[in-house]
Amino acid sequence: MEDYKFLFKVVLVGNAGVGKTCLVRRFTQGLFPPGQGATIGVDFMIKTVEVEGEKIKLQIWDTAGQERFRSITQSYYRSAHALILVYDISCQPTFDCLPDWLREIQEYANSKVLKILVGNKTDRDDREIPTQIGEEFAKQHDMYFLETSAKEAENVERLFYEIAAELIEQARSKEPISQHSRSTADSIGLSSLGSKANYLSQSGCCSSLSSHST
Ligand SMILES: Nc1nc2c(ncn2[C@@H]2O[C@H](COP(=O)(O)OP(=O)(O)OP(=O)(O)O)[C@@H](O)[C@H]2O)c(=O)[nH]1
Ligand SMILES: [Mg+2]
Repeated sequence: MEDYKFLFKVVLVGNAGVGKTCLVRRFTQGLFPPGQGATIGVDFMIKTVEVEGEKIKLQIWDTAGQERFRSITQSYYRSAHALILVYDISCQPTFDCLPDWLREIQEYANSKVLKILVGNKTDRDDREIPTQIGEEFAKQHDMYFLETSAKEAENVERLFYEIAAELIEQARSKEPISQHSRSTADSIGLSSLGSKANYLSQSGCCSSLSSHST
């Protein structure tokens, strides 16, 4: 038996080119991949982390943002303990598509899934979405919020470690006191990433961007 106490599934979604794969590779491999190509379907990575003295296995599912893979990626929502919805702070269309992603999440994910909104690429100097706008959107839509740079490793560890910590807390609150075996959480509610509101919006369809920028 592998030596870990909790196993959590974390799924990344968001438009093509926002940096989902780079975030995952930064976290799991400690690098920023040069010339990262578009993800085809879904990629899968595992990283075991230690939080509060417990070994936690994170199964990280990195989905393709391109519209043509949408039906494949939808099938990964259901079993997620946490969903990271990523946009690019230097690309307004990736922010404008967030309501469409929320609609997908509402339709396919567990209603209690931990949702984190991530504005990536903070290293860029051509920001189009102010931090406060991202924060407000997250608040309005029952999500936690963080800005990251996969390129400069800003807030990437923090993102995954805080998700792990919150999932542990949720799992423990459900665990009978006498139970010490490995377990999983099926609902969550992060304390340190942001605050929550109670609304999921609906809007028209928005196709994902096909080009990648750096
Ligand atoms: N400046 C900057 N560029 C980034 C950052 N993260 C990713 N990129 C660049 O953005 C482009 C897309 O990154 P990916 O990680 O492939 O994006 P993705 O969201 O996985 O895209 P799909 O797999 O098509 O859904 C690449 O050219 C990366 O080098 C970042 O934090 N800063
Ligand atoms: Mg990718």
